Amino acid sequence: MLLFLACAHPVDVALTAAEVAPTMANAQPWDGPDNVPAEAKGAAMGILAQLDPSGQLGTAVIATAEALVQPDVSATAKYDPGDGGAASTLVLPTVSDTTSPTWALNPVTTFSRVTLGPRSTLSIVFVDKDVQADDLVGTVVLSPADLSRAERAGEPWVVDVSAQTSGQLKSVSVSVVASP
Ligand SMILES: [Ca+2]
Ligand SMILES: [Ca+2]
Repeated sequence: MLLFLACAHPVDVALTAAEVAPTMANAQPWDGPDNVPAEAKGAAMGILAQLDPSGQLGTAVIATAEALVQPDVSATAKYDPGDGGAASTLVLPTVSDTTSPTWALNPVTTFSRVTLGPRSTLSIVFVDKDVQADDLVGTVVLSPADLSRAERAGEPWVVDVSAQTSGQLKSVSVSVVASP
């Protein structure tokens, strides 16, 4: 393990997914007003049922309202090789209305041919994009050990980051592969 870490080599690093908590740490929803109370939901369903006795309209309206309170997750990632070389930064596209954003592996989302060594780190700031002020989801730092573990896994590696984010962000998945 130590020998492996000490041997710096070029890798491609990408953030592939994150798992956001269903609510903010203060138990408020990420977006919009408080969740609709059950009685209000029932009353709304009653009105919608008169318009559409099949119930499909009511179900669709409630599903839309529940989806909109989910966060719109964007991430800014910084890879620091830790060897005195320049750090590089990527801004990942926003994934709307989900607590389980995923990002496809492609040149836009990948740090290509960066050096993985004993002091390399990947720092990521996650935000819920809002019309006015964004909500901070969390700031996480993946250690050299996390990155090496991800490379050895040979597939996106899930790192538990709840302790770094007051539980607002449960985990991130990172792909690390030796550069071709
Ligand atoms: Ca928000
Ligand atoms: Ca939203």
